[in-house]
Amino acid sequence: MRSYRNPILPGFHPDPSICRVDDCFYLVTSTFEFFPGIPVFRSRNLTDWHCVGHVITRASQMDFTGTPHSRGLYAPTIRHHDGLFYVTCTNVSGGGNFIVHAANPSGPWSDPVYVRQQGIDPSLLFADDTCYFLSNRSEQGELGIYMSEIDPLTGEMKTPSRLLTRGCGGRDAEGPHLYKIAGRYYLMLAEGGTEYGHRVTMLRSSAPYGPYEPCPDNPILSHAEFKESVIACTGHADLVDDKNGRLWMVCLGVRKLPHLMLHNLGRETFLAPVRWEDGWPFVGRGGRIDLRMEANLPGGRAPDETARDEGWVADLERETDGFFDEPVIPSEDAKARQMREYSLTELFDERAFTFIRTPDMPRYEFDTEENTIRLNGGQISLDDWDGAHLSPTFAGVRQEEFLSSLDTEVRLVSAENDEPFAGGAGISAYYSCEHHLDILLTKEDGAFFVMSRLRVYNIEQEKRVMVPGSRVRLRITSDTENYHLYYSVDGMRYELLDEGAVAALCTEVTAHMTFTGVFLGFFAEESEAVFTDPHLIFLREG
Ligand code: 6LW
Repeated sequence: MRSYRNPILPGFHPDPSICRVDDCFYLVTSTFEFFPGIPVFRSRNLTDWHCVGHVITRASQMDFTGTPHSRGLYAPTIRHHDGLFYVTCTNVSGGGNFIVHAANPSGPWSDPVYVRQQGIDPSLLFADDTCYFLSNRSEQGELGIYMSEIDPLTGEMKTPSRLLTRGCGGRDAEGPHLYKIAGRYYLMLAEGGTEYGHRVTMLRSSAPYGPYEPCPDNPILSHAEFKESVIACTGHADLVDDKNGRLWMVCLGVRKLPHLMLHNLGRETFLAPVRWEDGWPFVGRGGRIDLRMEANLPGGRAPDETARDEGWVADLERETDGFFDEPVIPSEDAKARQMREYSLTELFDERAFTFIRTPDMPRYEFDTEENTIRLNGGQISLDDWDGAHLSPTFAGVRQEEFLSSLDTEVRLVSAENDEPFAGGAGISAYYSCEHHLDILLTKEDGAFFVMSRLRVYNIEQEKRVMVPGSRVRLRITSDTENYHLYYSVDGMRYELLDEGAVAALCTEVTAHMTFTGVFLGFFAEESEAVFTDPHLIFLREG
């Protein structure tokens, strides 16, 4: 038995789907309007994951220009059959359900082929020379878990869609995954909606089209009644077996802010062992999962996965070296914390940078030798003020832990002359165009200012302080209550300019239904800026 930590993919990594090829596991998650779309992670032991590439990497393959926040790509499914990987997903902002394939999970992935069966959460089962396609609506758009037979390379439906079930009583039966296990068909669903009533149910049948009988112990996973747990909203799951014949579930869940039904880190990916008894699965600890679990994990670590683990260090006294200010670390127990630190090179190795919609790549220059990011920001601001849903010049990384710090020097290159100047560049804790907390360097009437800009739906607050020149260090730290916005003129002493509540960047407070999590990132608006020595730290407790 080994002990492992949940979530296995911390930060915004919802709707996980998993498959295995020999002793390697591959996992994908949903990305909505963000780019590149659908990261592909690989692991040998189910707990140390390394991003090997993305499924959507070309504007010609899929363009997210004009995609509103939390639209675009919903839940994907990954499967491997006959030497090819297949990912099926829905672009809810255009095109609907599609399938792409690749021989190598790192890519390149094919252009999409579209499937006429409607709904979301498409899924594939390859069994007995047939490719079954499932989603939560029929070809005509009727609600229910429907299935058809398709050609996965063309998307062509070979049979009309047929209703399998409307679920086991919960609302919004979705996320169907069908498996053939020991000669029977097992249909796993998410029900209850993706919020606090989310749950996983199971049905089985001796034939692919049913009739399906529900598991007597449904839901097989639910935290709806488990209020004491910090983990909530567990659902949307997928199953995989390892080489030893053990079964595992990956699912989404959220880590709530202490004592509140709020989450800012997004829906994250969790892992639970599955026990098989009397032809039914039993998940985790009585249908519940924990932050730390014991299990007979498969495999060791792939060489490229060890690097990631070495990033974690126990000796915090030494490593934090005063980096966090006092309020950032609420707990006294340093031993219970682990730190993950990223340099620019490591962010690159992890393929961590994410853009808002399809980016205009010539605006970005990442130099890992010089340790700099150069952004040439155009007219599009983080605010998306005209609702055109274009791509601001922003490169972000998912916030993985409540305790975080992003620090960098910023130099406003294009303001270093006497020309009129209206822009700014800085760093942001970004949830959406309507919810972000920024600190930036700007110039007005010939003088440089550091400005904090808190945008929470239709409420805005700005503070500014004059600084001597075009170069300043900026820092955003977070805990479970606030994001703290700092600047430093000499690179030694940091001044707090403003604070914004973490609640302001939570999924539950947005005015429209949203599904994502916070990114920490660099941005430039109507200016050219160079960020030097960027540094990102996450501190995990427990
Ligand atoms: C996804 C649906 C859901 O398509 O949320 O958690 C939707 N479940 O299955 C967006 O992630």
